[in-house]
Amino acid sequence: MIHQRLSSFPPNFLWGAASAAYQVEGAWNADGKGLSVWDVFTKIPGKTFKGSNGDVAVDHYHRFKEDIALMGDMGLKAYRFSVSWPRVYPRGRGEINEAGLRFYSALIDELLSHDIEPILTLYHWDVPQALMEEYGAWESRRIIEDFDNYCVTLYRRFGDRVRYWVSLNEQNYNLHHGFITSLHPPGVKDRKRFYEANHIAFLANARAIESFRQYVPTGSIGPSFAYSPAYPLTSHPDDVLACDNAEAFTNEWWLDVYCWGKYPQVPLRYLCERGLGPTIQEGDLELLQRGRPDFLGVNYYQTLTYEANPLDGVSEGTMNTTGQKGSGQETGIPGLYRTTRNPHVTTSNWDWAIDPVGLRVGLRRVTSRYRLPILITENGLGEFDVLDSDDTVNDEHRIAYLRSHVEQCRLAVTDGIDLIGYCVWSFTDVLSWLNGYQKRYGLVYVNRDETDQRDLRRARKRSFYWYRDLIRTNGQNM
Ligand code: BGP
Repeated sequence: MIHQRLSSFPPNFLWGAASAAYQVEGAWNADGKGLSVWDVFTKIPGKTFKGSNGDVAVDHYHRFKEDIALMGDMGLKAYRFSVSWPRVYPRGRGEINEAGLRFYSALIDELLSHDIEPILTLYHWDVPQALMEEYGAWESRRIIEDFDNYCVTLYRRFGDRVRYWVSLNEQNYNLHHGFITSLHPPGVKDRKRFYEANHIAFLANARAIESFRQYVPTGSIGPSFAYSPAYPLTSHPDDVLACDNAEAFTNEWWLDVYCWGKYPQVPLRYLCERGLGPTIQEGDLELLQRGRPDFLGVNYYQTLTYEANPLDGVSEGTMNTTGQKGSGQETGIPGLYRTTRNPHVTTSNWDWAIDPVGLRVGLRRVTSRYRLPILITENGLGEFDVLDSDDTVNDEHRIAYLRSHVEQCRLAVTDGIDLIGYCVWSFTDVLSWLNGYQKRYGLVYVNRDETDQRDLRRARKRSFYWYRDLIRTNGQNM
């Protein structure tokens, strides 16, 4: 669709940037915080790049005022951050850690004093270790109650100051790695357990949204979904079918449940016939219906391209966590699909496809199917960055990436997509879960690496100034 004239971004568009507690805060055991599963998992040898962990991360816990001053200088309209559940409930439930709540309260006030809209993520993967030990975290229905209790605590304390809330961040990506590839905690490879835990996470998400209606009736809430729209490699009908399989199993499986409260028919039947389907108890589907969101959070990094995969075809491949281009391998499910390289797009050093048009394709697909407002909760480029002698980073590659994606957002707005905001991943450099500190995403450089914390100094990258200008002109100056 080629437009003669482009629409402008809406006047109150949320130009934002994002982070997650474990990736920025550090202070892993400060002021009464309990352990999260990531505090434990990253200490197991071989799990992360060079054994990196978030013990100190970029020390946002102690430097949040400095970071928010930088956001203010940039003119940022919104900051998406997550609350660490074990900082608030060190054992997952029971006694509240008031010091943890005080930290987030001060963070929110600091944002508001700079006219920055807080977007609060309730859960960005750091489930309390105590609940993992007690009942296996997402593998037990007991978590529904405990998660709801934790969420209600935050609604009561912050519901008067925070309007935008994200429920679960990337349930699809996190549980996939937790139970299929074993790259995330609990480090399991078991498809049945994956679908069971995922169903319980859906129920917890729905319950948290249901409670939200009661405690924050004027606020908006939605999950953030790791969305990689599927492409077929060729127009060969077998590849098109493989692509349909991928859409159904990797996207609609989550999006249909969030937005419609029901599982897509074809994958449900396939999984149930193989004994892999989730256990759906009486009342579950009604709860899912009651837990529908106000908006859909979309984390977009790349599209994935698929081709047919025979029954004896590819299943597991290694992920590139080193930045050695080309070291990532294809993956798939025999009989359904396999991923393959798209010859029409370039890739980052971590083998992620760079496909701005894919963002527009995805925004249009989810709008046609679900008709919800969309908040882009993450988009960005993870790359090597070099700090120059004048304390800047010439990250033209990142500017090019962000510009091309914002351009597609504008085209999507012109198409009629109800886009309410766009958050760059990430504001400062952060710990990349499996890739250490060398895979950088920030608009602000943080002076540290995997082995040396150095002085954790902040330095504005070129992209910082580019984004500042973009925000100032509400997306006109790209
Ligand atoms: C998303 C996560 C973020 C962030 C980002 C970049 O999946 O929600 O927390 O890490 O991806 O991923 P990575 O750090 O693996 O490159």
